[in-house]
Amino acid sequence: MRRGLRTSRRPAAAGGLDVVLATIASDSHTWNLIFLELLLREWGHRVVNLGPCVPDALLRGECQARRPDLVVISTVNGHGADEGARLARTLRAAPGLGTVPLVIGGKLGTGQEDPLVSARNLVDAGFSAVFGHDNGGMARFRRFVDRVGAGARC
Ligand code: B12
Repeated sequence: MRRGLRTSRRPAAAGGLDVVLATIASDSHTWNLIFLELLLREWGHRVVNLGPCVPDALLRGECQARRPDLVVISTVNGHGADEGARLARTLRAAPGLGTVPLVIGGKLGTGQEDPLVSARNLVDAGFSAVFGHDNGGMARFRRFVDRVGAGARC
């Protein structure tokens, strides 16, 4: 699920995007982050991986200091649907982070929730796009990242 992609301030530098990669505060899983870091680097982007269990305030501060082109949240512990919404509201309320492309993906719930409702809530909270644990997720993510890289407004 995706809402209007608001790429903001500058087209991506020729050498790729500056990406901040993080997870939600409760999530201690690490290999999802390593996987995404390597994947984004392979696609030609620069990645700052903040590691597991990232407090909301730490991520907000890092994003305000670094002004990334893209913020990627990866979470698999099942709390992403709720905690992710809180995180998005925190980031969107922060000066300078109102329009940065912000996505979340992984295993976002525990399987009890309706994934479409969860995705809608996450978009309403401020995510630019949500990538659930489905077969096409990575391909959609690639297209999204490419669009940000192209400075698209869609
Ligand atoms: C290893 C592991 C752990 C280790 C983590 C060690 C570490 N340092 O990383 C330990 C033992 C600590 C652990 C703990 C827990 N875990 Co665990 N863990 C796993 C396990 C077995 C493998 C995860 C892994 O490393 N995968 C490899 C990476 C590369 O794959 P991935 O995480 O799936 O990520 C892929 C996709 O999700 C996707 N993706 C991820 N993020 C994003 C983001 C975007 C933008 C996109 C496009 C795609 C994407 O791309 C990745 C590559 O394909 C999984 C089960 C499984 N087989 O997946 C359970 C699993 C993730 N854990 C689970 C749970 C419940 C827990 C605990 C709550 C258990 C407990 N009761 O304590 C705790 C939570 C701890 C916490 N605070 O977060 C559940 C989550 C259930 C859910 N979401 O519904 C799982 C799925 C097991 C299960 N089937 O129940 N866990």
